[in-house]
Amino acid sequence: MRVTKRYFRMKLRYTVLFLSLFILLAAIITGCSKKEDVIKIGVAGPMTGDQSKMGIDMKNGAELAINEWNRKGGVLEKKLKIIVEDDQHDPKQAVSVANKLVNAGTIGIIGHFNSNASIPASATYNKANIPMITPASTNPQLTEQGFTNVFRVCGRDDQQGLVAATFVSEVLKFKRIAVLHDKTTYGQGLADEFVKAINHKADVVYYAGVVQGDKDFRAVLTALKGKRPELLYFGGIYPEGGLIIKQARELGLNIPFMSGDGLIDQKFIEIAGPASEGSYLSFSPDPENIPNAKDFLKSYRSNYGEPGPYSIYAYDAANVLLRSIEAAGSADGAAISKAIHEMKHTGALGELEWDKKGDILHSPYVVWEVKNGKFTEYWKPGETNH
Ligand code: ABU
Repeated sequence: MRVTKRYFRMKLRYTVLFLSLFILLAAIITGCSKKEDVIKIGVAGPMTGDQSKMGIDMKNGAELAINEWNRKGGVLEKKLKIIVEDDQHDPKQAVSVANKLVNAGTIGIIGHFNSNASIPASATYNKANIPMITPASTNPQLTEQGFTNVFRVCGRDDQQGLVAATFVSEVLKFKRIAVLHDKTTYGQGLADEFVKAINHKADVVYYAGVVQGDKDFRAVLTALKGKRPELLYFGGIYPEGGLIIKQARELGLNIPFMSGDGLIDQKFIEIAGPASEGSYLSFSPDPENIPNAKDFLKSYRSNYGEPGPYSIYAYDAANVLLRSIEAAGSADGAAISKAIHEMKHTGALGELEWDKKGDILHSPYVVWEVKNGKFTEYWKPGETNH
């Protein structure tokens, strides 16, 4: 009797153990197959800190496109999952974030925002055979590395610098220029492209770098004022650009101010206040005048509010990536990159096509002006009467 009871207890224990193991194994198998049921897309940029407005704008644009695709069923019959990482516009953090996105199993990246993040991160994505499309990194070096997996949907600073230099020398006809930059890959790179393009048409009477994160630029502005420039050009982003023009005006330096796409955000006007009035900025044409952008603008506004300058670029970049995954018919990085190289994309920005380097074939920079506290298109190459 006792033996029979012990036997049944043992049998029960083994049965419970076996069932538990079976349930655990089933959970693992289901978990694994669920994992494969999604396609992961990475989005990386400055999501916190002083440039987070740009990172979040970019994230929103990419998310809008991804949500639209998910509503239509996803890609390759799988739903899409967005993984957002914060690189804090720091090159080391960008590489760490790139490794995180690779290890998480992403098959394509929208990002980064800053050139000094995109360039080091691109080597990580290249090694992992993952295509990256930056909505905003404009430094030429990014696509001069010979990587076949690296693309941008924006223009380059050699194009942007040339348009700014043409405007200053041929339209404003200034002869004495002061140049400041923030010592970053983008800021100094853009300032140098501007100087290169100005060439002999004007004299650069002052040239200096300032430190990103600094709040007081009065010393450098005082030294610069002594050189009697007719225009101040700045290569950098709005946190420093806004303070520079504000403090320049406080010091009585009332000359025109010009910069690039790193300042064309409402944040610049917020920081500089009335001192931003009359500033000239190079950027691409106003999406309000692009017929293809209509649906994007409506949808973005109803989901996130007013788009930032690079929201539409992130939206197009995400659509290009997802279309290329579909065209490749697989998650293979080389096949996806090949599909982008061969693609003609009609996006919210209009027609997009890429050269061998991963640059877009047409990047129409124009000059904007801050007028009555708003950015308005002011001049485009070829126009003479201003
Ligand atoms: N092009 C605007 C700022 C982003 C970057 O290139 O660093």
